[in-house]
Amino acid sequence: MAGQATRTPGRRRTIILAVCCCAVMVILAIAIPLAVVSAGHAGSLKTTVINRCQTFLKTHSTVSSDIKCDDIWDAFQNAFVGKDQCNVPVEAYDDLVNMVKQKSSCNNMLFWSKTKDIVHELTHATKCFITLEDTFLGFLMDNLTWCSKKDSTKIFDTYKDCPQSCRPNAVSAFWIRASANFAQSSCGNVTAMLNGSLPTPFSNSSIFGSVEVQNLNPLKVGTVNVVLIVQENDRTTCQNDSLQDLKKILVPGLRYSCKEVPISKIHQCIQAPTITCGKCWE
Ligand code: N1C
Repeated sequence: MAGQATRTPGRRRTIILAVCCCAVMVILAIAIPLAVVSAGHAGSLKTTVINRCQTFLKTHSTVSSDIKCDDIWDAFQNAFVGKDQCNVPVEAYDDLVNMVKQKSSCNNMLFWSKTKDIVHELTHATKCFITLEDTFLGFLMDNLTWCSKKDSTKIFDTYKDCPQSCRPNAVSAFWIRASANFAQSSCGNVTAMLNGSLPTPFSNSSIFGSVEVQNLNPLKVGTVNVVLIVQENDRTTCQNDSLQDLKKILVPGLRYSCKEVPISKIHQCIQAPTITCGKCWE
């Protein structure tokens, strides 16, 4: 009995200690992953951009391999960190754009407006055309969202934190700057895939209409070939008023053509990628 009486407080202490240990372990098990997730969230944009940068440099010889992905990240974040999400000037991305010297190959540059998904299916399947997203800068930022806040050092990377409704925001300013650069570097005949399911396939307030068309250099570019992608019951044709507007606003010296191409034909081109480039819908 006496032995039992002396063992009881010790056992109780052991039990209390074990319960405390378990509680600490449970708290750590919950807190550590949470901390990693929230830290990872802030760092995930950086990781994505740097990984994409390294992948592009490994797989493409069109960009100088002297480029350092850390420098690219710094130039990128300097453009918008600390700025009001709704007031990022397009010129803020000048340093980033000027850091990248990429060779362009003539006659295969492809612009698009409201046709992004089908265009990228096509460019991934055939390699006949180059869109902005197939170049270094477009590849880095495609489908990403980013912004900061006035006088903040933080970076946000969700649609919730980075409203896209106000302009020029961090994302729209980037695409405007990168698109101007892409158009300025174009040479030979260029193609623009527009959406024939819309009543106005060309809009002069789109990035294609307001930035790319204006930045084509008639000393380097010959014809702007519009491919109007149409579905079976679409009424829009190459005679559409908005396309006549496009023809009118082209910089003097540039030629224009337009062809209606059924979407089924584009799908055939995607499925038969060995068809000679350019021959698919001609
Ligand atoms: O406004 P848009 O199309 O006419 O812009 C498309 C035009 C293409 O020819 C591209 O070269 O401008 C370039 N471009 C992109 O490459 C791009 N990738 C992702 C423009 N915008 C791009 N985005 C996002 O899509 C961006 O957020 C921008 O606001 C939209 C524009 O798409 P749109 O209206 O179909």
